[in-house]
Amino acid sequence: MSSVPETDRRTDGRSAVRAASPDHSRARGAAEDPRTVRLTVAQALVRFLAVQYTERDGRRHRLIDACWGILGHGNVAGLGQALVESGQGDDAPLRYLQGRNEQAMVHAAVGYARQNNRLSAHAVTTSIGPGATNLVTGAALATINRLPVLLLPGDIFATRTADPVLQQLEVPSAGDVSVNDALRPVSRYFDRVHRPEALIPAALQAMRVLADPAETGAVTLALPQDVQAEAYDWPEEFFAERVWHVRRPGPEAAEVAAAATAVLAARRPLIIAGGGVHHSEAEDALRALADATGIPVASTQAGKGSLRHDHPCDVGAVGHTGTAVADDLARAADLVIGVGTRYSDFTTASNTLFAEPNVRFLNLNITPFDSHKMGATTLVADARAGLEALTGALLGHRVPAAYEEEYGQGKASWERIVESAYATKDEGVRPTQTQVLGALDAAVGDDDVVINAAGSLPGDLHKLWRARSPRQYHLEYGYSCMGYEIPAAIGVRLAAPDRPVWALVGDGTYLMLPGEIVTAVQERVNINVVLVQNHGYASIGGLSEQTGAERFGTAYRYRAPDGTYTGDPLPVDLAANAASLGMDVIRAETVGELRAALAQARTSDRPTCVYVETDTSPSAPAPPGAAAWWDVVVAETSDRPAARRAREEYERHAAARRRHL
Ligand SMILES: Cc1ncc(C[n+]2csc(CCOP(=O)(O)OP(=O)(O)O)c2C)c(N)n1
Ligand SMILES: [Mg+2]
Repeated sequence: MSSVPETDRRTDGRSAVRAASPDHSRARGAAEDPRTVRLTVAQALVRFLAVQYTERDGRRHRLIDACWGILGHGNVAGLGQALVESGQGDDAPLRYLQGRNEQAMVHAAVGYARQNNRLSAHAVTTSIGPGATNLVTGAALATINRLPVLLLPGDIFATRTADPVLQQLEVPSAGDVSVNDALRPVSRYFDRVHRPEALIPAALQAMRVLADPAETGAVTLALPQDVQAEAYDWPEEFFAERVWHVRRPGPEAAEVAAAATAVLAARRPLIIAGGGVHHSEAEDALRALADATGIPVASTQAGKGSLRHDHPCDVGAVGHTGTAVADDLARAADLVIGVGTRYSDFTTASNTLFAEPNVRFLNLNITPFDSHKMGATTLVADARAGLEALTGALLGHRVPAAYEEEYGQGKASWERIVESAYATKDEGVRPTQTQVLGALDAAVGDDDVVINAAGSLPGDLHKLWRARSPRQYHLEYGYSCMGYEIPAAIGVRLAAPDRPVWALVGDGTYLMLPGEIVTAVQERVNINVVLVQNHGYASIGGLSEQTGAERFGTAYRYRAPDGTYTGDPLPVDLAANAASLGMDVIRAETVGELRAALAQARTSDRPTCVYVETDTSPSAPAPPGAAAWWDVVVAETSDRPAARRAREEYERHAAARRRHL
């Protein structure tokens, strides 16, 4: 992982002014009681956050490395004012990063936390009302992906003397509800600081949850704007450096013994590596287990890269967007060993993938919640600790040679499929989307990071991408949120300033949240964007066709006389849009131009967008199809033949669903 600098950086150019200003925070209140410091709630919070650390395996990281913000009423005079004072005198500063959209700021924070294997995170401060509710999508994304982010939305006055303030939603039946309560179900910890002294337990609990590998996710401290500006005499020890140990809980001996028994009894075991492998930095431990036992390793979107693509045991993606080799192994597996996975429907092919009648599951997970899925034998532990224990318990065991031979051949034939999907016969023509990936594959080094979240790219990437290092493949597929990629690229690059970062975006995704390009330009964060233009929601168009909805509403075209969006393409120039936001833009019309553009972007020291229109004509080579099903429900009754056909197909697939109890 990238090392998180322990020395604090100042990026706002005000350090000289700060250094010269008196240390008045210490002077205030000190006369009455030398062990207290008089500060506002916001000033106290900022000072507290600047001295929180995580520690794992003896290495220390800033827990909250920076604070993103958009200021408005609700935080401008509270946290905004406190951030002006941050870093005065001997105090450690909390770096401020100015965002453009609250949801996007959370995406950036999530990208940062993920790249840091959850050992360092960002805070995000917002105004009250719309600024706060814009956090909800980002919070859900963080929590689903089990990634830490600290949300600091402003809130309505605790005193209620001025109700209703601007942007206050009044709930006639409940005076203590504000829009910030919408953040409760998507937060792993939620607190509202109604009184200054309540900040102390709230802030400590917030840190505990952020640094807890089993509980982490979005943490919200709602901060009423009057309370933010209120002064209080804080005990000095509240501002002492605090180190939060990030645990690696080991497994119980009895669970290791049961797990080993299950593996020894299996003829066709298959490991499914999930995001927990990366979070725990357990890649080496996984490789050691695979090397020792020959058990093949398939991966989810979050787990891809757990093994290098060319390791003999790596069989690639599993599930609906899986490789033929991994999905065939999954169908015939008698033991599925889930490591750090939550078994989403994409992984299980909506519970149709694991077809062997006597298939059993063994789940190594840090949360009992995920360990118990699929009626599994449980191994509740940190992924690295659990894998090491399992390898130790399996000493001398190896899967049958014929099994290794079988998946080795499957892997080789899948590699040929990747080669042909990437191959181009003519460099002078418009590339298909998979050829765009092939060109990128040829352009990147082991350390480049490729980021994506939604559209048709995740499926192509999951199947085809050849991950060369653990954090190269950065797919947000827990929430699959359009608009994640560009802000996340900023977060990744802040975490890993030396790694080239590529945000892959469809035209739909680009239109949803391009504003943080301005932030990348402002902060001189060097990101690359590959903008894939196909004039609409190609992925949903395909899904719509499959489910009998006839591509309704999925193309970006003018309305035709019959009222449908089947008219001419729209006169929209997204490349010009990216340029207008401050990026360098290279338009690539052909495969050859694309290769040159990617090479140029990679060496440029400015944020660069490579704009490419893909060949979507019916004669273009199609990407490899799905090797397993995904349950998207189809109308049970319709007069239209397309829907009726789709329903028949749906029922055929749905009959294969099973429960693993
Ligand atoms: C915020 C959000 N809204 C809606 C969706 C549903 N959705 C998934 S993919 C997609 C279309 C993406 O279009 P584009 O980025 O152009 O990629 P393409 O499908 O063309 O590859 C939509 C609408 C989503 N994942 N996220
Ligand atoms: Mg598109």
